[in-house]
Amino acid sequence: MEQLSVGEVAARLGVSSSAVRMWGTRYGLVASARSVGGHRRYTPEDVALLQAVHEAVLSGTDPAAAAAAVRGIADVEGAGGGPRRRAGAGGTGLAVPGAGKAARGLARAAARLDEMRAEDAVLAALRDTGTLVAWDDVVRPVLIAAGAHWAATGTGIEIEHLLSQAVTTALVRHAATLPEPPSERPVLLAGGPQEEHVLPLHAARAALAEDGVPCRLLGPRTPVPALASAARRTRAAAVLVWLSRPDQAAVEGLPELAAAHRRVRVLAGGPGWDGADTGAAAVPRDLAEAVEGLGQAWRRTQPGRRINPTR
Ligand code: B12
Repeated sequence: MEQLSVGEVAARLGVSSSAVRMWGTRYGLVASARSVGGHRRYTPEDVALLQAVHEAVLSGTDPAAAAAAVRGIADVEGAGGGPRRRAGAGGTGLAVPGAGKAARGLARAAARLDEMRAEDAVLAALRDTGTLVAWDDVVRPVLIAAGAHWAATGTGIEIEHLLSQAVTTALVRHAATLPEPPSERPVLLAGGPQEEHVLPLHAARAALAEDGVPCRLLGPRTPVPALASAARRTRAAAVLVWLSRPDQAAVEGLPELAAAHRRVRVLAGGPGWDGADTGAAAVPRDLAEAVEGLGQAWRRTQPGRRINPTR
C-alpha cells in the first residue's frame, strides 16, 4: 500500500504542505501511519479524506462541518477494525459537532443504516420536547451533517435517504397521535414546482398539529396552478411554498397564489427564496416563525374559537 509524505500529499492536492498540516491539527485529519524513521505517512484513506475536505473548501462548504462529516463516516466504515477506527464497536456515527446526546444517537443510527432506531430517536425527541425544539436540536444538525458529508465526498446518499425516511415517518406518526384539528380553512404546505425537499413541511405539519391548526400537505413538486386551485377549493387560510433552491417558476407564481381567494396568506419558506422578489408574501426565517405566521392566519379565520395547544 502506497504511503505518502506531507509534501507528496500537498503536491497531489495542489496545496501547500502547511495547509495539509493545518487541516491535520485543526480537523483531526492526521496521518495514520509512520515511516521506519518515525515520519508521518498518509495512507490512501487519509488522502481520500483530505481530498474530500479540500473539495469542500473549494465548493464553499464549511470545512469544519465537511471534516467532521467525513471523519464520522470514516469511523463507521472503519468499524471493522481498520486503522481509522476511533470508537467502540460500531464507531461514532455521522459526526454532529456540538450536538446533544439525542442528535448523536440519531446520527449513529443513520450512519449504521438502522432505520428503526433512527425513527425511534426522532419520535422520542418529538414527544419529549415538541416539534420545534426536536427539529432544531436533534433533526436539523443531523440533516446538515448528512448534507455536508454528501457535498464533501459525493457519497453517503443512502444515509441521507434512510435519514429522510426515518424523519418523515416519525413526524407523521407524531402528528397522528395528536387530537385531530377542525377541518375548515386549513393551511396548505407545498414544495415548489421543482422541489424534492419536503422534510421542513412535515416538521411544520407536526408543529401545527401540536397547536391544533388544520393543515394539508401537498408534498414535493407541486405546480403553482394546482396549489392555487387547492387553495381556492379548501378556502385555505394560508399557503406555504418551500424552496431549498432558487426556482423562477415559483417566484412568478406567487401573485397567482395570492389571488386564489380574498383571504389567503402566502408564505415563502426556505433558502431558495433568498434574494427573490416575494412581493407581499412573508418570508419566515425558521420553522418557529413559519408556524407562528401560519397559525396566526388560521386563527384569524376562526372568530371565537378557543385554541388548545398541546405543548
Ligand atoms: C434530505 C435532503 C435531500 C433528500 C430530501 C428528502 C425529503 N423527503 O425532503 C433528497 C435525497 C431527495 C435530496 C435530493 C436533492 N438534494 Co438534498 N438535501 C437534503 C438535506 C440533507 C436536508 C434537507 C432539509 O430538510 N433541510 C432543512 C434544514 C435542515 O435546512 P437548514 O439549512 O437548516 O434550514 C435553514 C432554513 O431553511 C430555515 N429552516 C429550517 N427549517 C425550516 C422549516 C420551515 C418551515 C421554514 C420556513 C424555514 C426553516 O432555518 C435554517 C437556517 O436558515 C440537505 C442538507 C441541508 N443542509 O439542508 C440537502 C441539500 C438541500 N440538497 C442539495 C441538493 C444539491 C440536492 C439534489 C439536487 C441532489 C441531486 N444532485 O440530485 C436533489 C434535489 C432534487 C430536487 N429537484 O429538489 C443541496 C442544495 C444546495 C443548493 N442550495 O443548491 C443540499 C444543501 C446539500 C448540500 N450540502 O449541498 N436531498
